Amino acid sequence: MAIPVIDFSKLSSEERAKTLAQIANGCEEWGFFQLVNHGIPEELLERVKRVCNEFYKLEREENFNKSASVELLNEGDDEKLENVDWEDVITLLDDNEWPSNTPDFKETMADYLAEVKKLAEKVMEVMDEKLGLPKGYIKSAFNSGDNNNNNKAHFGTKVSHYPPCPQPEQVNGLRAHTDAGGVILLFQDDTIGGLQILKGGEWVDVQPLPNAIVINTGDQIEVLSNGKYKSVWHRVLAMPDGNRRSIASFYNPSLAATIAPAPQLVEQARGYPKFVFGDYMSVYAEQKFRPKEPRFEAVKAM
Ligand SMILES: O=C(O)CCC(=O)C(=O)O
Ligand SMILES: [Fe+2]
Repeated sequence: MAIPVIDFSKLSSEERAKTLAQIANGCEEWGFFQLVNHGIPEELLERVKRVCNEFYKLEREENFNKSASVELLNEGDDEKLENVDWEDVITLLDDNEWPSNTPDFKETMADYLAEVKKLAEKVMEVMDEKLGLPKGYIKSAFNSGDNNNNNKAHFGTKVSHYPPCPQPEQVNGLRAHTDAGGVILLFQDDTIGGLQILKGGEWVDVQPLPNAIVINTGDQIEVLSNGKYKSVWHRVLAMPDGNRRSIASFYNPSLAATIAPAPQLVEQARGYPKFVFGDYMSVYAEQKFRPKEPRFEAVKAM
């Protein structure tokens, strides 16, 4: 079993309908798919890989080697570590300070984020179309909020490294979860695997494919689509060899946005709640590694 690989450039060819159908199938049956020929220049992707590798070496490796995960593993207890991840991570947001000691890191990542955000919006338009929603529906649902200018989608990027692990069976790279937000675009390592999704009760690898972008949908797309596109459990295994790089960009609603099933899709009520996304994130912060259904119940009660 392999995650679907879809040629995004075919959207503007005579194979448009077939490509739309492949994406809809990826959303309905898998919750994850990979895009090739997605339009982000290869030259930029090569630069992203280079600056992220350098960034880890220059600004992160030393810290990781002193982290709680490394210390706990070194303590040598044979119990599996259930409360930590074997992951080094920083998050790039519009309004936080970005690392500045690695040459070209900031500029390159700014260029990449601009491209990947455009790709996210194109993918959301495909979802609009295949869900039977007006063009721009998901984008405007995510870019909405109160009257205090809190109405911009929350777009961020997580730069992660999963260093080689001497006892990979003792710890997860990243514990299993579904993503809280909207649409996630992942630029994963060319060769080192470890990302898996849960499908039909089995863990399936998200096979590394150089310069592809992996797309997956979070809990908010599940709610908005009234369950047609489900957020899917995934995890990252710790690996004995190689330092896996992954760059995950998330296009999420603004914290003030109200999220609910689209009225066009509720011919059958499925019990999804209506809530403010910021409230959902407060619940998620406490319950990320648990099933989503109690999160839906918790925001319903708020
Ligand atoms: O690093 C990866 O491949 C996946 C990361 C992930 O699932 C997440 O950050 O939510
Ligand atoms: Fe995730």
